[in-house]
Amino acid sequence: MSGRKDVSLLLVLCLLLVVASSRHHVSALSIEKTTSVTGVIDGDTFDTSSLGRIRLADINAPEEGEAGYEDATRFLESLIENKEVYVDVDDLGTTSHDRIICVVYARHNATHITNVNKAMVDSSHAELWDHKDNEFEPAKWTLFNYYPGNTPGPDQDYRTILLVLILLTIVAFLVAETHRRR
Ligand SMILES: [Ca+2]
Ligand SMILES: [Ca+2]
Repeated sequence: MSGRKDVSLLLVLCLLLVVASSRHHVSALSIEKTTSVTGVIDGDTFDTSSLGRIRLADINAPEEGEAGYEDATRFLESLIENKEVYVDVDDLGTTSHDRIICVVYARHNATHITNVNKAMVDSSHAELWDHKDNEFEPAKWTLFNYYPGNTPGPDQDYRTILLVLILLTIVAFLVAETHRRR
């Protein structure tokens, strides 16, 4: 009887663990490409290794010669220069002077990426300008977004190992109880 109780308890623990493991937020991000930044032109435009020149969607930074141009350019450089970026290309296909219109993300840490468009606006280096002919809605942007790297972190490995151990323990208990009853 106590053996069956133990098994029930373990099953409950196991279920709780599975629920805890799957509690990752389902990301609403739509990242279609990754590319490397080869040069920053100004606070809203930069060049990439594989996608050509990108114009950050729905924001506007000062042009060369305008007040704030240097600061905005340097700030964008600090976010993305020589880095890999994650790119959401406008599904509606808008362009501006042959530059593709995108929302761009840069890695913030192992689990989160920064919305570069929003970072430029939040830091007052660019102004918001919500063009309605593209897919993007700046009102829905958040600065940091859950997007873990490709390789599973130690946290995920640990949970998987624990889950397997608990399952093995349950099987061992069931086998032991079956033998005891014979
Ligand atoms: Ca898209
Ligand atoms: Ca828009």
